[in-house]
Amino acid sequence: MKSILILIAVVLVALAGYFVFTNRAAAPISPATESETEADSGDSFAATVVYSDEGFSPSNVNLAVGETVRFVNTSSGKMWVGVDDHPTHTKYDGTSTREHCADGKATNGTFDQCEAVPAGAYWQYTFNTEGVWAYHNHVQSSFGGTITVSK
Ligand SMILES: [Cu+2]
Repeated sequence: MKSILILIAVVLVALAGYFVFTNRAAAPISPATESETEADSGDSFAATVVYSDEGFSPSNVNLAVGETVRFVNTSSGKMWVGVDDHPTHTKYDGTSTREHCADGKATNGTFDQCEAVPAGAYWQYTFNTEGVWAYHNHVQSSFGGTITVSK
């Protein structure tokens, strides 16, 4: 009789443990799915420009208005993409770095990364203005390229 009670107790503990385990195992799935969705929505870009120790490649990119380019830093140094001219970055919308970069972040959507990022990091920019936009790496200003945006 005593052994039957112990057996029932063991079965109940095992069942309780099973439900706790399956609930915990199921929990991580939904956050992972959400972050994948977020990554997908941020991964829509028309062109990739790689910045290495040799400079930007391809150095000339053609886009349509509304398209996004991703700049990827594969160099051994830092990358800060900014519209010409160095160092004021006024050629996109007339505002200078001092005006459009506050706290290291672009404040009015101009073509200026407004911060230097390390190797492995990337920056994306969506061009909503037609034009031929020459840019450079603000922390290595001898390297640059051109983004041509047309309708
Ligand atoms: Cu600059």
